[in-house]
Amino acid sequence: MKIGVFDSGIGGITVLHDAVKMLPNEDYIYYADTMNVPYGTKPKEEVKKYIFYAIDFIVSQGVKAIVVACNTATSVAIEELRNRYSIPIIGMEPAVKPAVEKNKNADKRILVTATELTLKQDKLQNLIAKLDNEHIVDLLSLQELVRFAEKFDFSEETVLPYLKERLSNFDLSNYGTVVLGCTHFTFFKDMIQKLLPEDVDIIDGNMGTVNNLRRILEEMNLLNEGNGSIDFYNSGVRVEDQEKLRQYKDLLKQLD
Ligand code: DGN
Repeated sequence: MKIGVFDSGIGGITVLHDAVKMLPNEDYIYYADTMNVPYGTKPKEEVKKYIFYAIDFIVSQGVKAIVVACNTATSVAIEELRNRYSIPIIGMEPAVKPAVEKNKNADKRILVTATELTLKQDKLQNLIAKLDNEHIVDLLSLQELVRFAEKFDFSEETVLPYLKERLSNFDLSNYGTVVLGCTHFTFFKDMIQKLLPEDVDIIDGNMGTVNNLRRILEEMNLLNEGNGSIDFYNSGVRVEDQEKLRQYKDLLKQLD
């Protein structure tokens, strides 16, 4: 059986890419909710409806596990998804834990970036409350990066001024790590790095998620059941949705 990978749009392509690298002997379905992206600016209940619709579709294709390759979807719906389906549902989480481990004794702060909706959820607030005993974590929405990525605008000309403006309130020399808590942000990692002092590192949750997927499939004796095929689906019926899907496929190849 296949593995389903789901995102509101293009962000999950970075997770799919890492999954295919680590688990090449699997078959994949990638589903992008191109009709409803972005999720990060919408009310929680509305976003939940979109997520259930998408996951119902992926499950109907007969998959053995689903990766919710979207921090926003994970933070609003992961518990309900796990109650609703019997197959493993693997979510994403901003990598606060490794960031705190690295910085807590180094006298450095951590900047956790995510979409507006993720930043508002109890899930993230609780995670930080549990781990951040030294109060070294700050939060920052970089919601516009979702829009830039969906427009395939990865140009420094457009994106750098936005990033500079968002980072201008922070004294970056106080920071040790920037956490990318949204899969769309991974495309802009190099650009963000350019604006940080050299010793500040950037981490995302992709590898942690793919490791979880591998561990779960291994435990269930379901590893290595395919040959690396990827079927792409999306929710929109507009011509531009189909065009987007073609661009997603191209981008996956470019990540190599
Ligand atoms: N890629 C999604 C995430 O990781 O949070 C969110 C993008 C969005 O706002 N749709």
